[in-house]
Amino acid sequence: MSRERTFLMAKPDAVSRGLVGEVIRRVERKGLKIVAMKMMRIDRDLAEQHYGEHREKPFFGDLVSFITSNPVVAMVIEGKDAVRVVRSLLGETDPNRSPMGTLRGDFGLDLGRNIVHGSDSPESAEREINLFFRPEEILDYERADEGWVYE
Ligand code: DAT
Ligand code: MG
Repeated sequence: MSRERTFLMAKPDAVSRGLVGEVIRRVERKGLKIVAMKMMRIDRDLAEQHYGEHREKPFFGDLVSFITSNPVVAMVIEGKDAVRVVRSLLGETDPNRSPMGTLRGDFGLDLGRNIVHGSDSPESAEREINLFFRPEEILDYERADEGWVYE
């Protein structure tokens, strides 16, 4: 089975609106495992690296301002097909086009306030995990329910 890792972040709006627990709850109850987590303020340099692919977009400045505006909670999530599964927990980029039942669909209205970030591919996941975490910050442990989550 492919146990994959992905990067997930509760953005400043999630932290400021008290939605961190909701984000974590959905990850945990799916059976995915949190293997690293920290609350932090993203500085401008890290924001520009993290969102490097959007550097030329008109919304880049606002995106960097937003993501550095208040603390975030950064996480590494592990599990079967974690990249795709976490993206499906988030929903579509635009909360207003995101189905109810997803984090963005349930809690957002505006494209620039979409609650959560999740890596879009295994390659992005590796890059983003390495940007935010040192290897020793990623923990290896078993959840007690793994024999019931995985066959
Ligand atoms: P996602 O976060 O779903 O991977 P993305 O990588 O295309 O989406 O964009 C990164 C973030 O930038 C996104 O979460 C919200 C913001 N964003 C994307 N497109 C935008 C637009 N057209 N106007 C304003 N903000 C936008
Ligand atoms: Mg993206």
